[in-house]
Amino acid sequence: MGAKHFTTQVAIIGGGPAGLLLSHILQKHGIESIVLERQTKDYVLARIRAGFLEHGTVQMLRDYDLGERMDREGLPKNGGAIACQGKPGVYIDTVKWTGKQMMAYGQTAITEDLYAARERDGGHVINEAGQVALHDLKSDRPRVTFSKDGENYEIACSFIAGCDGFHGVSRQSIPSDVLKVFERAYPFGWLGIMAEVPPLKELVYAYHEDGFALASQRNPMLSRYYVQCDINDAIEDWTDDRFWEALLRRMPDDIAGKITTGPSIEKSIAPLRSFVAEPMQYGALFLAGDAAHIVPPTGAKGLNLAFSDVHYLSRGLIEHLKHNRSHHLERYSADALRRVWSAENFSWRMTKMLHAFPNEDPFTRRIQANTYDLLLQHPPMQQALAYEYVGLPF
Ligand code: FAS
Ligand code: PHB
Repeated sequence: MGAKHFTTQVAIIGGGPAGLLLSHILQKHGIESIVLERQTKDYVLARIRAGFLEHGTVQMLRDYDLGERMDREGLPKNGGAIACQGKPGVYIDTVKWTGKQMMAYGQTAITEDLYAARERDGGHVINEAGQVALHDLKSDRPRVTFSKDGENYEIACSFIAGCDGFHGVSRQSIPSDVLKVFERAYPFGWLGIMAEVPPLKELVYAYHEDGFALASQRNPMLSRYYVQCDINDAIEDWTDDRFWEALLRRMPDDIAGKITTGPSIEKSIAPLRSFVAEPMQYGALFLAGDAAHIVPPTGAKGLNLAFSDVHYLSRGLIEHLKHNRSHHLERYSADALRRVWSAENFSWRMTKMLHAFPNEDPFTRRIQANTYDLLLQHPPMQQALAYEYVGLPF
């Protein structure tokens, strides 16, 4: 049976935050796209992931009419607190140092808002698209094929946006002699829970010799907590009691005393990885989001970086397709990677400062302790961290 045909300007692989936001922005500028998502919409919306937005991300969502629910339900934040076992804590005040706020608003809610906007605006999003394959990337007639409900389809397009995450097909479509990857795996993971209890007022990142802990939130009655766990741990190894006991032990006493515990409604373990694939473009293919890079969540950069890529990629596609200029599209990879590497650097430093690395040598442990002391004792170091945490300018 021959394939059925679609034609569009931009074929977008992946209906997560990056793919949906790109599709939404392109349509605002009169550019057609088709989003191919492997999973069902419910499956995508069931993922519990990021929750803290940089200033630039908040502004971008507002600029593209995606901020109404965020501004109603999100929690504006002036920064976050960092604690270290046996030492005073330090509050990284992004408003004091940069004049900018951040926002606690979950990736799940953002993805719901994006799907709602796509449906409202008649966006073309195809869920349960299987066997997606990219073809003729170096030609002026690139194609994408996929299957759905037993039928085969082909999309003729001008450009392909690979927004299909770390395990997607897009990055694999760049020849191995072209693609360079840079990677660091960490010897631990994050165990995260969601609990319907009032959260702490502020985000708190805590270092303890037993491991890292983080207190975050989604709304006034939904708390998000994490503890560092062993790389080989399974969910079954962590009862709620064990989780709360570890969290309360790792937080300073004055903070632990304010934490409301309760039954978890969601529990998951995420491995930590630093990963960058270069270049982020190959012929008609442009990678954005986790398809091109991964950061350990310690710096709250993953989702924000995906939106940063979409800022640069949408700028280049609009300039080319609407104004017939290719300057920004040709520079996309270079422009996006500059900000990617800054976020990789920040996330790596935050992870090294705040986690208990097994079998670490005594010299490195002293350097780790001194890194926190420098932050605690020197306001310019706090200002520098605030400047990176709130999000570097695009
Ligand atoms: P996504 O992975 O979100 O979306 C890619 C989409 O492509 C998925 O829906 C997938 O189903 C689809 N896809 C994959 N292969 C396909 C194919 N062949 N064909 C069609 N579709 C395909 N970031 C933070 O800032 N803070 C956090 O606490 C945090 N926690 C995380 C926990 C976990 C377990 C994970 C995996 C990530 C976490 N992140 C966190 C990072 C996360 O938020 C990502 O940065 C964000 O989802 C990136 O969005 P996308 O690039 O759209 O990729
Ligand atoms: C979250 O709320 O999920 C969160 C917040 C800050 C981080 C990572 C995750 O650095």
